[in-house]
Amino acid sequence: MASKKKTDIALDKEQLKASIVHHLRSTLGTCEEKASQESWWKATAAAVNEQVYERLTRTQQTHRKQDTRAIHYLSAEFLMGRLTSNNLHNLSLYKVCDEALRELGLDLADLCECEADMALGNGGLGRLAACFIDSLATLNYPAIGYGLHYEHGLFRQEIKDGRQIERPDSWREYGNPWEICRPESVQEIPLYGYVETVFSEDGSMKKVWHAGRKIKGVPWDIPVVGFGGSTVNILRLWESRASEFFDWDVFNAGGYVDSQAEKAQAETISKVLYPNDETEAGKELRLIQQYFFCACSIKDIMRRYKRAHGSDFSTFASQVAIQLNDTHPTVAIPELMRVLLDEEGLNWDQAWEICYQVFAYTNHTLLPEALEKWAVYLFERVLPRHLEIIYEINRRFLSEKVEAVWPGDDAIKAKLSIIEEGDQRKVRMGNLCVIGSNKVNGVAEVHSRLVQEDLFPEFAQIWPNKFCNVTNGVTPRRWLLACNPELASLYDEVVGKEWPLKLDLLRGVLKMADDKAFQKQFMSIKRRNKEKLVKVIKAETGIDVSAEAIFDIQIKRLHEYKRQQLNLLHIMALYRRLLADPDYDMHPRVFIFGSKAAPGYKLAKDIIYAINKVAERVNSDARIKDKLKVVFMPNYRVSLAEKLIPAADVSEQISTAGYEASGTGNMKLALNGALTIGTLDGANIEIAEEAGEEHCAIFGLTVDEVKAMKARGYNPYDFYYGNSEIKAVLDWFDTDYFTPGRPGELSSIKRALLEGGDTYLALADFDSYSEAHKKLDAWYRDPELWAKKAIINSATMGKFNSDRSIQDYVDQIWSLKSCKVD
Ligand code: 26Y
Repeated sequence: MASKKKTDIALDKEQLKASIVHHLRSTLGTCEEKASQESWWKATAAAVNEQVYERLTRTQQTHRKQDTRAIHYLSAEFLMGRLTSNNLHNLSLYKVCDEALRELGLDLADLCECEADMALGNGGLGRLAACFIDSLATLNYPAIGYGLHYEHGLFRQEIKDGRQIERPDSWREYGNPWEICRPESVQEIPLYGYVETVFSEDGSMKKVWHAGRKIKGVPWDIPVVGFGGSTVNILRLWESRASEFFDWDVFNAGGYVDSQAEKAQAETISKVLYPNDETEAGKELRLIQQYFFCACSIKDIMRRYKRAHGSDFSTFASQVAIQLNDTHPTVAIPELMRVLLDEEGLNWDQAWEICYQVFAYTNHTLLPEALEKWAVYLFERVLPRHLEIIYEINRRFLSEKVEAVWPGDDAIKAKLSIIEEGDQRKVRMGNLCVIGSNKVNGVAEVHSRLVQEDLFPEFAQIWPNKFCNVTNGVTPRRWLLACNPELASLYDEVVGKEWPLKLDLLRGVLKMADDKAFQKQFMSIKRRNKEKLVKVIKAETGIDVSAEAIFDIQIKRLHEYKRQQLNLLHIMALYRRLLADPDYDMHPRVFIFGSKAAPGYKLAKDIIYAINKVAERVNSDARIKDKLKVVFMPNYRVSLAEKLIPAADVSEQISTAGYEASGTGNMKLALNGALTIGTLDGANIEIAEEAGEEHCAIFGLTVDEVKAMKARGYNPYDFYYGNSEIKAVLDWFDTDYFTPGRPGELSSIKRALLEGGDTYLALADFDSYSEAHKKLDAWYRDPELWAKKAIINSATMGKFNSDRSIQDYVDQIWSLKSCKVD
C-alpha cells in the first residue's frame, strides 16, 4: 500500500499518535510517563499545527499568485474562545484524534479543557468578528483579521458573597500553541509631537509630522482554519513594545525620561482590553490602542500592496477592501489619507477617492452612550496630523455635500459636522465613518432601518444608496457541529453531512417534526445535554438542579436594555405565587443566568447581586418543593456558552424593542432547539419569521409602540400602582427578605424602575412577559407539542449561518472572488 503523504488531510490514527508522541518528546521536552494533561494538549496542538501550517503556506502562495481583492477586517475585538476542537473539526480530524488519544490513554475533551479561552472581546461584536473570519476562510475568500494582541482579555469573573469580583485574565501565561510571532513584519508607529509645514522651492507645500515618540508593533498570527481545511487565513494581532527610537528634540522639554518607564508605557498600549461594552469612556489610552492597531494594519496592507504593485496606486482600491467593525477602528480613515498624502505624494482628490472606495462601516448599536466621541484637545495632542486631515474632510463635506442639499442651513451643518461644538469640542467618529465609507450597514433588518431613519437620516438623504443591511449570523461549525455532537450526528443521518456548509439543508428535518420516534430521539439528546449541564452547575456553583425541569437561559452581557431585571422580576413573581399557593400549577423551572457587568456599571453589578441573593433564598426554600431554581453561572465566556446552549429549553431574548441591534445568542440557542421568549427586536424578528411566530413566545411592545409610549410620557408608577403583583415584587426589594438583617441592599433596582423612570420599560412589558411564560409552560407540558416546536426552531435557522452573512457582505459591499486553494 502506498504510504500517505504527511500533509494529506486523511491523516490516519497511527500517524497522528506518532506525531503527538513525537511532539511530546521533542517540542514539549517531556515523555509519556510524566507528561501533564497540559503537555499532552500542547503536543496535540503541535501535531495539528503541522497540518495547519502546510495549508497556511499553500493559501498564502495561492492568494499571492491570484492577486485578487482581499478583505481586511479591522476590529478592536476578536472573541475567539478555544481553538483546539474547532481546528480539529475544521480539518476533519476530530474523530481520528479522539481515537488516537484514547489509545494513548487520554481523553480529547479533557485535554480541550486545558486551553484558556482567547477572550479578546466583550461580547456580541467580538464574537461576530470571530464567526466572520471562520466563514471567510470556509468560503475561500482572501481575508485577514486585524486587531490587538491584548495581554489580558476580558476579566475573569468571580462571585464572592453574591457580588462580581474582577480578576485579571491571563490567557497566554504559559504559552499558547495557536499563535506565531512574526518579527519580520514589525512596524513602527508614531504618536504625539507636532506638524511642520514645509514649502519647497517650486512653491508646493508639504506636511511633516514630527512624532514625539514611536511604538513598535509586533504581529502575532493566529491561523484561521476554514471548514474543510483548504483555506487557512490569518488573524493578525498587534502587540506594542518600546521602540529604540526616541526623539529628544521634541521630548527634551520634559527633561530626562526614565527608560524603563518609557518601556512600560509602550507596553501598556496592548496590555488590557477595555471591559466596557456599549459605554464609551473617552480614555486617552483607548484612543492610542485604536490608532496603534489601525496604523500597524494600514502599514501592513501598504507593504503587501507595494510588494505586488510598486508605487502605482491606481489599482489600490480594486485590491483592498477594509471593513470597520463599529467605529472603534475609524482612525484608519485619516491614517490611510495621511499615508497617501504625506508619504506617497498623492493629491487630496486621488487619496480621498481611494479611501472612499476602500472603507465600509458596520454599525452595531444605536445607544447614545456607545457612540464614540473623542475630545478635540486629546486628538490634537496624540494625533495632530490626523486632526488636520479630519478638519479638511469635514470642511469639504460641509461646503460641498451639505451645502448642495441644504444651502445656508447652519443648524443642519452643526448636526452633521464631524466636530461637535460646545464647551468641549469633540470628534464624532460615527459621522467620520459615514462620510469616509462607501457602504454603511446595520446588523439586522429592523436595526438597519433605524440606522437610516433615526441615527443618520440626513446622511441617508445625501447618499441613499450608501446604507444597507447585513443580518448577522453564527458559524454552525462551532455552534452546532462542535458544541452539540449528538444533535449534529442525528442531522447527518437525516439530511446528510453537508449541512455545516449549507445550513438551509436543515429544513430537510422539518418533515420529521411530527414523527414521534424522531421527537423522542431529539428530546433525549436535549435531555443528555441537560444532564451534562447539571454536573457543570453542581461543580461550578454547588447548586443541585434536575434535568426534569425546564432550563430557561439568559446569557449575555449585563445591561439595563437587555433587561435581566425583567427576568428577575418575573422569577420573584413566580416565587410569590408559589408561596401564596404551594400547588400553583407550573412545571419545575430552572432559570440560568450567565453575564458579566462592566466594572464601572454600578446598577448592572447590583442586578448580579440581586440575582444571586434571590437565588440563595429561592434555592433553599423547601416550601416550593424544587419547582423553582435560580442559578447564576460565574465567568460567562465562549467555552461556557458551548456547554449552556445545547442544554437550553428556553432562550431569553427580552430587550426593549429598538435597543438590541441584532443579538447572536438568540440564533445559537434556537439552532440548538431552544424556544425563544422574546420581544420583536433585532434578529428576533427574523428568527420568528423563519421559525413561524407560533413557535416562539413573542411578547411586549413593538419598536413603534415603544417610541409612542415614550413620546406620550411613560410613567412607571402607572404600572406600580396599577398592578398589585408588580407593586409587591418591587416593594420586596426594600425588605431584608433576600438579604437577612440588611434591608435596602437591593433597593437600587426598585429605584431605577420607579424614580429612575424605568428607561427600558420593564414594567410596561411585565404583564405580557408573564403571559408569554405561561404559554411556554403550557406547551412544555405537552411533550410532543414541545418537541415539534423545538425541532422546527432548530431546522429553520439556516438563514443565520455566518456564511450567508459573509456572502451578503461580498455581494453588497466587498466584491471578492472566491479563491480555491488546492
Ligand atoms: C465604545 C466602546 C465602549 C464599545 C465597546 C464595545 C461600544 C460597543 C461595544 C460592543 C458592542 C456590541 O457588542 N454590540 C453588539 O453587536 C452584536 C453583533 O452585531 C449585536 O448582535 C448586538 O445586538 C450588539 O449589542
